[in-house]
Amino acid sequence: MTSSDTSSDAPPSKSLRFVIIGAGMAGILSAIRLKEAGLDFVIYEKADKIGGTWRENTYAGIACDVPSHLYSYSFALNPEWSQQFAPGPEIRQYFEDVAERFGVASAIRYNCEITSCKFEVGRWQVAAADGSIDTADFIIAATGVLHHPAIPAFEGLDSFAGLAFHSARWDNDLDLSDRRVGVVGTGSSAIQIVSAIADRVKELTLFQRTAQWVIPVGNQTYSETEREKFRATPQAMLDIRTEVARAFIDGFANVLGDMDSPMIEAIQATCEANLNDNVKDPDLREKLRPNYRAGCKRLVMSERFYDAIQQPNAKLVTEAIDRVEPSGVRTKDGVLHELDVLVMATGFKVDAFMRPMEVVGREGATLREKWEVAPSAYMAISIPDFPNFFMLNGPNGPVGNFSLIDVVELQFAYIMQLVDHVRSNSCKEISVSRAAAERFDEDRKVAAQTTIWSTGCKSWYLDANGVPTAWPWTYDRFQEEMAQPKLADYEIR
Ligand code: N01
Repeated sequence: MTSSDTSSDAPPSKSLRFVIIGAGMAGILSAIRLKEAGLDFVIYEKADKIGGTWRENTYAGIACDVPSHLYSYSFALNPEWSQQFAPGPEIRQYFEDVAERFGVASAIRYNCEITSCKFEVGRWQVAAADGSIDTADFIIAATGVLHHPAIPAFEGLDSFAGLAFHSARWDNDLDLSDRRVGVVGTGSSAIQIVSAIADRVKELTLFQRTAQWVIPVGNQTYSETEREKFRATPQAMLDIRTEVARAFIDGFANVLGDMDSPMIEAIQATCEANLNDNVKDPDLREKLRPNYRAGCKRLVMSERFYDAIQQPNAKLVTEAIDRVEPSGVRTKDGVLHELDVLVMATGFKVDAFMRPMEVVGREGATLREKWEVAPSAYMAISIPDFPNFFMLNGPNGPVGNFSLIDVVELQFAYIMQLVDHVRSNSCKEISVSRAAAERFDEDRKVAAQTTIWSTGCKSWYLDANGVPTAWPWTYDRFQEEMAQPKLADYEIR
């Protein structure tokens, strides 16, 4: 078959069953699209609620750093967003509402963690932790990216007499007023937490290992009048979405691959001005000044953080953590920072993806072997020898580049074109060829060398060898690639 050979318009003739793993943003989208296509599917969800990231992360101050009218399904724009960057609970509610409205909520099997997928005699055998077994023609792994908390092995952590937890295990019943709270980390989670709690805790201690560039982005509230306009005129939401998307793509997503781009320099200047103009004490200002370029780590957006860390009850600690003791955290300089609560906003095991699930493809090929060195997937979607198994937001996708909802919509439309070949009986099995997967992996590693992520910082964008893992090209190129699969890159049986 040639690259232009697609059968997406072919009349469907085969009944196929799909297993979707994960009822987060990507799983819900998959279910809606499969329902529209009249295909048989089930969604397995390990937890008792939908929402993925937005179910797991409920910490104080949580919001999405992509504007909400962009971080919405294109077919389910939401006139009710309360703010330009809506808070986490509102986003989770949105996914619940959409799942109900589009009639896919009833297809979710909750509390059912998939432990293995094995390709046997042309179909996938899917096993769950509760011992149940299912069979499917296709697997859609919508298992998310940032969902296995990374908790540092601080000596003495278990001895802490107060409450210690990861940012993704926040207890919303916990009253923080009158508590001495320590936060470890300066990523997006920590910065949102610090900004949200600084004025309601007794003392706040932020343990910073690496300073972060902070870009000041406001968060406009939508008035009832504006929301009424969105309800009456959906085009108004579409206009915002289009405008924000274009600005985001031109001013950010398309320039990440060129570390010398003037746009990156403009972002750097904005972050520097934010720091210089808003942190009064010169010592504190220098402690907060990163020694790497803006955009190298994922940019943190906040208009509140510098105010929060300069409050009289707040303290920035840059001395490394030595150990945790019953009454607090002792740093390497011997100082004990007494605490009642210790929040570890220390990020996630970002290379896990669908693991620890066991995946066994054709002729015994295992995910464990394939990802022994580092996870990779052609176009972030397909893995050689795993026929009819597709990932959403798999490795090497534009995870830090743009709205992940837009990414997933494009990916799913691409996957459906592959599915159509099986559906129309032109083949039974489809997966990327080994040669194409290797070529893709080599090309993206070469392209990664000129990205801003390669400019000398440590971040979760890098693999164990220090190579940026995310999509290194422009977002426009991603859209072009997703428009139509290059069938010559696929092994079709
Ligand atoms: O995690 P992170 P996150 N001792 O990995 C520090 C998305 N997100 O949860 O920089 C001391 O960014 C670590 O220090 P260092 C978004 O994609 C989005 O904040 O490695 N410190 C770092 O400061 C984001 O990028 C939103 O030196 C330790 C921090 O912990 C991604 O999730 C909101 C340490 C981890 O930062 C992850 O963000 C929240 C140790 N042993 C998250 N180990 C929005 O949409 C780690 N650290 C707004």
